[in-house]
Amino acid sequence: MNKPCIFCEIAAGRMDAELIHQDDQVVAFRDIHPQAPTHVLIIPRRHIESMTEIEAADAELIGHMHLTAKTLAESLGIAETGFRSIFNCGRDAGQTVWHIHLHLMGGRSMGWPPW
Ligand code: D5M
Repeated sequence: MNKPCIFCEIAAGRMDAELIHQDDQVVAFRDIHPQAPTHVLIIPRRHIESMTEIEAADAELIGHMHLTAKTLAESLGIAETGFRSIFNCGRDAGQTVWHIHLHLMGGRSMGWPPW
């Protein structure tokens, strides 16, 4: 049997996470391996494996994820100094969890490109 998706488990409340926000479409929680002083993941409740899977009908959901990132950046105090919001898509981008997630990172200066 396939292992359950850990982010589906978090969204369903069956696995612990430090939740920051939830609504009918998305859940946001702190990354367990933070790469910045503030590092939050915003996920859709619906299982979507990768950004290669999104369709035109998902435009509102993806927009909502970005708006949630902006609102959380403000409430977490990283909006003024700056933040990064990023989807890793596929192996070369370093995607390790196959349920799309928008990384929201801030609280330190970040370089570009992100090797
Ligand atoms: O990022 C996947 C991210 O997911 C990575 O930064 C660790 C984080 N992660 C993995 N499992 C958990 C749990 N259980 N809680 C919180 N955060 C988690 P990627 O873009 O796929 O490399």
